[in-house]
Amino acid sequence: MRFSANLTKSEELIEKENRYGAHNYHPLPVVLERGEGVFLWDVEGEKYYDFLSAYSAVNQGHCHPRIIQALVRQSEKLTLTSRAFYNDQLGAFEEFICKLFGFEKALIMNSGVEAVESAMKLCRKWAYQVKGIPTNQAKIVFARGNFHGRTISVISASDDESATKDFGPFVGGIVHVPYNDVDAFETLLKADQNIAGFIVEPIQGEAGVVVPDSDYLVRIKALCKAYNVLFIADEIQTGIARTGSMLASYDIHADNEDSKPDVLILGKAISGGVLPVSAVLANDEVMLTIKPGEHGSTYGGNPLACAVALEALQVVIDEELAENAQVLGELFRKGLEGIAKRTGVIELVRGKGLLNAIVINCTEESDLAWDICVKFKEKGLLAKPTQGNKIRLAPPLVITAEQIKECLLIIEEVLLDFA
Ligand code: IF1
Repeated sequence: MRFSANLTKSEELIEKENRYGAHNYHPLPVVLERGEGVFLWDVEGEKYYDFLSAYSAVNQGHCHPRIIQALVRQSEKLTLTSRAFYNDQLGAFEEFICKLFGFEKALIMNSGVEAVESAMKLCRKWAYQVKGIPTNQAKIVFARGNFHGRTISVISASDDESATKDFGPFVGGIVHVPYNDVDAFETLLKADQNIAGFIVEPIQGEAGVVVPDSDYLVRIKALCKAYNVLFIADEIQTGIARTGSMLASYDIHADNEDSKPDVLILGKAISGGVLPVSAVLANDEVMLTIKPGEHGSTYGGNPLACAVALEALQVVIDEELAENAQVLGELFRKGLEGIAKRTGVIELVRGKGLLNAIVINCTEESDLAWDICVKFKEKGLLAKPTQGNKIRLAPPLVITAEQIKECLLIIEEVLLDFA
């Protein structure tokens, strides 16, 4: 037993969180106090490469000077008015985000899960008012293994025990299909005329970075069109250059709309990790089904969030972060494949752009992936296990080739110890 006077600063702060905070997380034992670009520093002054990027919310790197400047400038002027009045930032941001992604309307919310909820509500409104589904009969399809957030309605679509157990009763009107299975989706559409939409991640993040077949979304979109069903893409994690293009579902610069969703859900990195901003994008036929007073949020569309998010998106464009993620993603996976061969500890490398994961050669019940992450931490690299035996590797997109190579050396050095 150590006396509290002998605790390190980190241990003391960890104890405080344990003592006063809800126990809804099991963090890696590192206490961070500063970030800059791809780096984080703990309270003892140790420096780390960030390979989580706050679950892809800090694609632009920590405390990006331009984004922080937008935050400071706007915060000195006006932060919140509510939507009872107009503000001078919202319209400009809505125009920017609509034009960037090619939609007629934007609904600005805060957290990711709120945007998913909003998309579910929009989908239902559209189902009754446009598609003509009988009252309260609308169904929304979700993929097995999905992760869309933590509210009651969104976990109602989850098939993960740890997200749902003892949180029932759940919201109805939800149907499941296996991920990356077009035939199963078509069978469902044929059998049920009350299906209103399909909400799907272009790459499943929480499931351990599961990349579907390259024609999956194109075929899903075609089926949705044929059966008059909304194709709704949750790009909260895959969007904003993470997977090597601005979006994972479609090319924002191309005319071709073969895989463009009817409803696009964005979150996380649209604010560069500075404050919670999310958005639902759709065309008028869908978005205008919700009328004044039928949906909203006190903080949604606040001027501070709008100023920050506009700058954060502009940084992604100006710094060509999608291109960087694409090129360095290839380099990174190639390096990981080599490490897999040389150590035998990695069963599989998967991902796209800089959203990657390694599957460790052990069962999902094993502590090996956790132990590896603790060692990564000791060598100056922060990553977190997911689904037991997978480690997500997703640095900020401002990382350089030199830094990727240095990180590959750290990863190899640690994994050799486990070989
Ligand atoms: C946590 C994962 C990532 C998301 C998609 C909606 C949301 C998320 C596709 C909700 C959030 C997070 C939240 C984070 C862990 C995490 C995660 F491991 F669970 F899968 F990113 F990889 N749609 N993802 O990925 O957004 O309401 O959180 O803003 O700690 O729960 P939110």
